[in-house]
Amino acid sequence: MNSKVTEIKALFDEKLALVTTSEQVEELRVEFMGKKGSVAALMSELKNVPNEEKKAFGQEVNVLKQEIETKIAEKRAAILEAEQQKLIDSAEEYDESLPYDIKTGSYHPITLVQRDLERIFTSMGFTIENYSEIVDDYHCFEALNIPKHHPARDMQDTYYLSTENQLLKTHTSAAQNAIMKKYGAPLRAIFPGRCFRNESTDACHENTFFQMEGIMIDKDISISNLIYFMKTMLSEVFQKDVTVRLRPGFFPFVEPGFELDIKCLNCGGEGCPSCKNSGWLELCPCGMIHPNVLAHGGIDSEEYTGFAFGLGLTRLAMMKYGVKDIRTFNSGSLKSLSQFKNE
Ligand code: FA5
Repeated sequence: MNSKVTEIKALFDEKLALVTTSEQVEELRVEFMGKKGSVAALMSELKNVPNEEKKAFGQEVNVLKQEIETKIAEKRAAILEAEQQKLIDSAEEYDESLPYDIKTGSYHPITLVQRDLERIFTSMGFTIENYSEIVDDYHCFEALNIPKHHPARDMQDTYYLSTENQLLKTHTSAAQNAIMKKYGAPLRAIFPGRCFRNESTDACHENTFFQMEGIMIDKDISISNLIYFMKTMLSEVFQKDVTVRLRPGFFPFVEPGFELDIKCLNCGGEGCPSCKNSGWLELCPCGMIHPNVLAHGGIDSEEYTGFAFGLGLTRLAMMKYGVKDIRTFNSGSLKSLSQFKNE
């Protein structure tokens, strides 16, 4: 073996034995394998080696190179393992008995009210249905007796998607048609959901809010059934007497139609921003399902009648929890939202 190769090999082994950190390994690698390192210097001497020895010299340098690379890699791995072990050994011991403070999340107040209502209605034989937030024009309007250019559409301007005919649903009534077609009559169903309207916001209006729709279709369903279910629902939700009023209201998909208002619980009817100073809050429009809507849903209106209601779930949560401004619900403020008790 060439004496210089032997010399460098011995020097490398000697230095390697003294290395104890990753940084030192890197320094050693540069010293021997770097562009200006010992091995590169050795290669540059090839030109001075006699021709007949060149081949053997080149092979010896290559073997040396491989040997150094392997030893550096092994050393690096060994040091890394030792360093990790050191970290593990020095870590503080875990003491199970130490007191700890885990912050748990809480349900959103709208979820709480929704669950409450689902419990009440399922106990009265209603099924709970889920429906898409993206709907088409037919389901949101036409199937509900609101043809194109009908003035009732002005009240529910929404966000139209670039996909033809698709929009964000403005009311949960948009699910009526699909649910009628799915189950036929007789039928009792509620369907809560998020609604969207292009709306200026204030203390009682949001552009994104929740409603809960309910429909009941059977033989001989009348306004008395509607009033009974509305009264039962409100007394169960509030667990106290609340003052409501029923007045005529126009919705093209019911006939007759009503507005069910609740006396504002935030001001006791005196008038405040939550109720736009009127003392009353529009909560749950309702009415007897229009025969055209039943027909669109494939139900024979000669044989069956039914009622529908569209409860303002977000407003109900406002009243139940004494929230003065509806915008609190979408604010994402944990300080405000985490104060409501989970059930
Ligand atoms: C409707 O959306 C009808 N689909 C309700 C209906 C269903 C009538 C079935 C008859 C039969 P309206 O636009 O009034 O109606 O909304 C219903 C309720 O949703 C309101 O009483 C109110 O409580 C709530 N609501 C409406 N707009 C907003 C809003 N911008 N922010 C918060 N709550 C709203």
